[in-house]
Amino acid sequence: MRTAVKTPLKRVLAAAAVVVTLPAQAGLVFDFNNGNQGWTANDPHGVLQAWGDGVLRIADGSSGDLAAVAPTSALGNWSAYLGSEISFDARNTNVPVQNLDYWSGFGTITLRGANGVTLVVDAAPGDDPPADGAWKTFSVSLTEAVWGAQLASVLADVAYFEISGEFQNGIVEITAFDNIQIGSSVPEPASALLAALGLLAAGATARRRA
Ligand SMILES: [Ca+2]
Ligand SMILES: [Ca+2]
Ligand SMILES: [Ca+2]
Repeated sequence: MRTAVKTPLKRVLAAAAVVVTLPAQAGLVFDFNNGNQGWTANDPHGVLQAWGDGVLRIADGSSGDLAAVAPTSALGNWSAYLGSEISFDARNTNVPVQNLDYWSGFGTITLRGANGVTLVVDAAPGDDPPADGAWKTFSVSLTEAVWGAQLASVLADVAYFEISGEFQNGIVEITAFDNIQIGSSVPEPASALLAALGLLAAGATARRRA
């Protein structure tokens, strides 16, 4: 029985060592759980709302398209994210908006490089976000197949990044964003460790049953 106890412990320690040595590949992640993390709205087209509910919330402020604008601290060299993706969650927070008259601009991502090149891709080609107010995740690959041949040059020094939240004609909507992420997605260390422990526990159970 001694070895039956020791072996799993050694494996747990080995798994923990692997977790600790994982390279930092999570990319840029904004969960807004402690404020807006430097994100702003493109005032006066969009106006920041402060509801303190862990999301980035922007109201329509003019006939222009409201957008979430990334902080300059998040910009710069994004070359490491070439081939990964941009993703975000969004929802219509003023459901029910009656007689929805969709504006297709919602989900349009603008990347402008310090080289002056501006690239635009719509990550939400349909009638989004859903009129039922449910959260929905949108993503777009950071590949030249999607953004064009100048993507790499723009990612080398990103000077501006925004996501349009404009989903309805009329100055009426409020759009919420959450979990805006740029780059590869890997499990957080705590989650990875728990997953490793879960596998070990399952293995130990299987061995006992065998
Ligand atoms: Ca959040
Ligand atoms: Ca769209
Ligand atoms: Ca509008």
